[in-house]
Amino acid sequence: FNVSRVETTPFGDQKPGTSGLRKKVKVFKQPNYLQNFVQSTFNALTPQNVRGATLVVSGDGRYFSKDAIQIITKMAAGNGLRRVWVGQNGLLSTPAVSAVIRERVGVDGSKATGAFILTASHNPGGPNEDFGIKYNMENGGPAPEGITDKIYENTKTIKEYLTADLPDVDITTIGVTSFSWSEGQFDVEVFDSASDYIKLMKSIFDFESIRKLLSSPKFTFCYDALHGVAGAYAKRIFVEELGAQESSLLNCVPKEDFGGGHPDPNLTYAKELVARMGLGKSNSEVEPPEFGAAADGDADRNMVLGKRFFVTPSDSVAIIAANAVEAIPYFSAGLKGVARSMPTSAALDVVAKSLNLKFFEVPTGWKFFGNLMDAGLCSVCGEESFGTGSDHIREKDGIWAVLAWLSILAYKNRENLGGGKLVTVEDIVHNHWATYGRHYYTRYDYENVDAGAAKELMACLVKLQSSLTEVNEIVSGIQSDVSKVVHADEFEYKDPVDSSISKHQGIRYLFEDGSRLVFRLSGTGSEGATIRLYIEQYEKDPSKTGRDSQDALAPLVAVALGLSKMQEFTGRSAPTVIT
Ligand code: VG1
Ligand code: CO
Repeated sequence: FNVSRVETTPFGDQKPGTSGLRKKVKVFKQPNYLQNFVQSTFNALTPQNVRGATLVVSGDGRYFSKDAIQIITKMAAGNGLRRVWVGQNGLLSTPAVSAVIRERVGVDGSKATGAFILTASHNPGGPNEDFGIKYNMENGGPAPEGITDKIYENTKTIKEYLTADLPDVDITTIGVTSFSWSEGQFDVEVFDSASDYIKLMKSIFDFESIRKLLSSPKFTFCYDALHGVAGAYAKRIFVEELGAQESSLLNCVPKEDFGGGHPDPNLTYAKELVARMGLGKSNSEVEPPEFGAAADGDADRNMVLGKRFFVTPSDSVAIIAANAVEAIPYFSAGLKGVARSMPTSAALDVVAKSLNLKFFEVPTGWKFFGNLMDAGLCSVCGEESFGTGSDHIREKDGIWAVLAWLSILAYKNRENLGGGKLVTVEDIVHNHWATYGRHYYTRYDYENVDAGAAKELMACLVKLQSSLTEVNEIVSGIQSDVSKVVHADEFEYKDPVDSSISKHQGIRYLFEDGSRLVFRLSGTGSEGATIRLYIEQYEKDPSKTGRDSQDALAPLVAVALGLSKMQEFTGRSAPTVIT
């Protein structure tokens, strides 16, 4: 093949957000739009990660992925890469990409140097919806801010990109296609999307004990992939490897438009699962399963449900951390440390303290956990946004989280499966609260708010922080019975490993009794602004941990809405989503 230089002009809107560049498909389809971002990324990497390198390109299979894979493959050849690896049909979950970078060995003995992951995660897909792309590094984790800032700078000045006149490559069939050019050979290797990931999971969990649980008639199970890429793994893992019934899989056929749905595993968007689990309004006579879980489009998120019971993600990571050493072979030697993102509840902090574990609080987004893991400081981490994971890879991992819960259930029930009462998801959570106390928690999202209004709201909150007296006057005016605000700031993080500093990571109000209010602007949306409001309150008294969380948090919610003048700024009387 021949390589050509194509002239181009910059786009002004290619700043990567919390997790890569996410835009409407229409934006990505503009001539040179994707090419500019890909070339700007190649230009931001060290030469050895480009020339002669091995690049993984795949994603959640959303609309425009197949075109993008062909474009990127040609550009990889044009930029002198040695090979491109593609999951069959372009499908690889985000955690599987991370595993493939770290673990996979190519048919010719090669190892990957990085990846383009094609996903907009939990955002809807289709011709009128979202597409996204992000670059992951050699350690399997998202590019750190140093690199994403460089990519953005490059997009502002780009003048040309390199591409090769290759034919489209068949990505539906496993195998290697080779091409030659003046400098040598270029290969495209298509491989099975699931096998490397399954191998890794088998090295972490005791599949035999999970199989006993899943095949016991006492234990019923349900998994909803919301038509995302998790479907490509669910049947292989839960049914073929672990013996679950095929009927326990919901929406497990990956679709380019996620069946028209919003592939976001929460109580609002995972409607079918929520109904099946006996939550929500439906009160069908069918007994709900004991355990239910859902994934987002790229399968890095998870929602865990018990029978008629919701596990908040902040509790989930705390519970996994508290039980990991006993229930999961990978952790049997102990945890190196634990970490959570700033807006995630402090449930994990309490576990860390009681188990005497190293503990870290990082900004939102998985890239901050990677450094800690590479330095051997962190084993288990999580975010309130349905993200949980460990140092087996450098992304959050939706199926891993489900296997972790199944492992805990299998362990707690190791003597009950023959006879005796099943220890349920709800039992595990209630026991956890009895030991560590409960963090009531909720998140309010105001999606697609006018961007100017959202900025003003945030600026107002920052300004207000300079006077705690004023803050407390407002607070007590709204609600006389909540405790006092004792500290307010904008969260700033200094990475303990490389000392890099990340500023403006959300506004915090910390109360005397440990309650917290956090305000942030989302960095993953593709339209307008999304304001996130996180509300948390700690209850140590075991007689008071059984309340409905919206009831328990109502006074703090009122304070938060008043402090921020939410309705005044946004015109919204209610959030778009409550989790
Ligand atoms: C959101 C979540 C954040 C998560 C990020 C990527 O970011 O809040 O916790 O890491 O999505 O997850 P933001 O900036 O919109 O709040 V995913 O599954 O979209 O890769
Ligand atoms: Co995701």
